[in-house]
Amino acid sequence: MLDPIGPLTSSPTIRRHPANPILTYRDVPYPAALVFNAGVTRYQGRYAMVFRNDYGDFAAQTLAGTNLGLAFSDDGVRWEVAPEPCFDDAAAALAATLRPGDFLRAYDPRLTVLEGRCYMTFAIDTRHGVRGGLAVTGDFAHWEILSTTVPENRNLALFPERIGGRYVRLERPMPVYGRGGQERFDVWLRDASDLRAWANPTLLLAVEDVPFANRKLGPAAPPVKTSRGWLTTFHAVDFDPARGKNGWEPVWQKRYTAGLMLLDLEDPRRIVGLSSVPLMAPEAPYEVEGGFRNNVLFPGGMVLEDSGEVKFYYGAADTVMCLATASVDDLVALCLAR
Ligand code: BMA
Repeated sequence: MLDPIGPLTSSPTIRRHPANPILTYRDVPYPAALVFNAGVTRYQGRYAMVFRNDYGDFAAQTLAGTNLGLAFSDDGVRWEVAPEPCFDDAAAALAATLRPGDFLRAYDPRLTVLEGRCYMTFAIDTRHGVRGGLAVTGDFAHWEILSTTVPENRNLALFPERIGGRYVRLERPMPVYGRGGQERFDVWLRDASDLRAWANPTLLLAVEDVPFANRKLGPAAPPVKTSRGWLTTFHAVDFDPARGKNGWEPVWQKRYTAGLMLLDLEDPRRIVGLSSVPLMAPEAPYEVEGGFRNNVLFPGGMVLEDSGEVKFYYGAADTVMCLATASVDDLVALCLAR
């Protein structure tokens, strides 16, 4: 058992938006209970969000299934949810390529605009393991599935441009035999010439490298480009056996914080800066109480504005969607501080 991490606070660089939570099940015009872990990007002149919806009965604390919802915004703060979930047909088409009955659900979407098209990575639960998927759309109604991983892998995050001519993504395999039989999961990177055949796996950030994690890491929002490098978040998980009931479940002993790092622009396999403290740790009421799993922050969307403001979109307590902002210069400085 690794030592507990103890109390953590958010970096002073970050400001939670006063409108938080910015999206909840109450905003969704079809059955919804937990609305969280969304991907967000700017596409065709407005903000687009694909969110995870675990539907069921919020008051009774029961869940019946998962779909992916769609929302748009003009300011990145106030959202309008489309009348229907957006990925049911694509999920059915994907399911038809698997063994009958194998597909369980798609979830935790991340959006990347690359060469004018909108790409979505997502996790896939199947009866034969957890997988990652990559799809592309032009209208959020029709999706082409480009590739899926073998189990166990998820948390794929696609870079918004080719680097050295190749597409690049972060990912998080879940090695068990080779990592002591428990959750000791790291952030990896692979590249591809065609978005389908992913090659050259490289260990990028190991859980041992992060002082505020004692369990596992995972890529979070797709990276944004700054003059000093690719700025990207990751989630860092610590476990403390002293924690008890922290949400709907009888026991929830993990905490998910957000970390931040800077990768070399030409060689993203090289970390040029890593914040030694969390960018964000659960603190606000909607992050620490009343949720499905309290003490969880899961950042899936990051938008760099022309003004230098960075918007972080994150799922809070596996229950609602929230927004926090920071200045890109402060974030780069946080990564490069010694
Ligand atoms: C991970 C994923 C996320 C979730 C997190 C905390 O394993 O399932 O979707 O936000 O756990 O429950």
